[in-house]
Amino acid sequence: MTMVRGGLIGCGFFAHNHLHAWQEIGDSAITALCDRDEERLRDAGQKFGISNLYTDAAEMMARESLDFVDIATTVATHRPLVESAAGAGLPVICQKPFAESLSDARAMVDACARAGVPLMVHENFRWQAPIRAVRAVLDSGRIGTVFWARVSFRSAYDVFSGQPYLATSQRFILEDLGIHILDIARFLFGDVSRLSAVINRVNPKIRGEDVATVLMLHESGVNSICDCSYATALAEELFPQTLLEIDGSRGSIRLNANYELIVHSNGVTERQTVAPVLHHWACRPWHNIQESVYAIQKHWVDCLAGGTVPETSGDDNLKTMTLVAAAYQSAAGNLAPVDVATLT
Ligand code: NAD
Ligand code: 89V
Repeated sequence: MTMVRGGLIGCGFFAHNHLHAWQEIGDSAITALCDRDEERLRDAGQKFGISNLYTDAAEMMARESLDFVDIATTVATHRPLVESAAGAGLPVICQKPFAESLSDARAMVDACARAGVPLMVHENFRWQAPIRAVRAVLDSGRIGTVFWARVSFRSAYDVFSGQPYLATSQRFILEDLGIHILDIARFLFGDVSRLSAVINRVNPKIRGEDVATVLMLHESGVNSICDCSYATALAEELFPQTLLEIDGSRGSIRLNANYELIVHSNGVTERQTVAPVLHHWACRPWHNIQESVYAIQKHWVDCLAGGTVPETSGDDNLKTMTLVAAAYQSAAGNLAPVDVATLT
């Protein structure tokens, strides 16, 4: 396979995971970096041995010979950067949350389509090994037809020290974390026709909501509950684990704490551990997320090589973004039901 050369924009907190994963993938190399903050830019360049450094993304795209760009900035800058990459004819990866509004998300999808460049949203939670393991059980048909599910993320982990912007944004848990949880629900149970949601803020030191509960009716007929909280102090802190409860006509699946997977099918129970691997550059408890960063970026390289559409393309992610928008709309009306099709 020929080496694909990427330019990474945004060298902050999370970008270091991207850079480690690109190094490990091997079929790809980040050959240029960009950050408006010169100190962060220099630090990342030194740490990863990259010497083509830019404080201006357009200049990097014009001067470097790149096969793609990887955007790891926060959401407000996604649209201008994605449009600039599309204008330069470069395939583009964009971190989640893809956009602050559905209209910005649609504009980015349209810009990439017009330019004929692939676009992948870095929606990595569905790439976590435990989530893939559950999807394999569902695909095997062992629990029959699914009728009910819960996708749950409850924690009191201090996410604000690494990502201070999470404490000051008007919208917090649904836009930042709920988007992953809703995407997992779509990945496992398919698209959604109706939802209702309620949110609240428990932590008085932050601006946005830190607790959300979403009830959904999937087109497949599955009823699901997605619940997330950063205000839940548990006896054992499980960050960043997503727990699953899935009931089917012939059995059930439980993804419990610490990656215990229980499959009960036709009266027989099987238990196994589906823990993520610890990459050499990873650290607990983030290793679950870090492994999924490796997996989604490997997927991108495979898609570029094979000319296939990434699983979390811009078009696909628009559907997850629509659920976030619908959840905020429903929550504003205190559990008002939202017909998701009215937003698409
Ligand atoms: P950060 O603020 O630490 O880093 C962002 C960097 O981008 C900063 O260094 C900033 O100077 C730079 N930047 C901003 N605009 C720029 C521009 N126009 N040109 C060049 N550089 C620019 O943010 P972070 O915590 O690393 O988060 C980045 C993104 O990653 C967010 O969208 C966040 O939601 C996402 N994230 C995803 C996961 C995940 O698991 N998928 C986890 C954490 C964060
Ligand atoms: O994955 C994320 O997007 C992170 C966190 C896990 C802290 O919510 O922002």
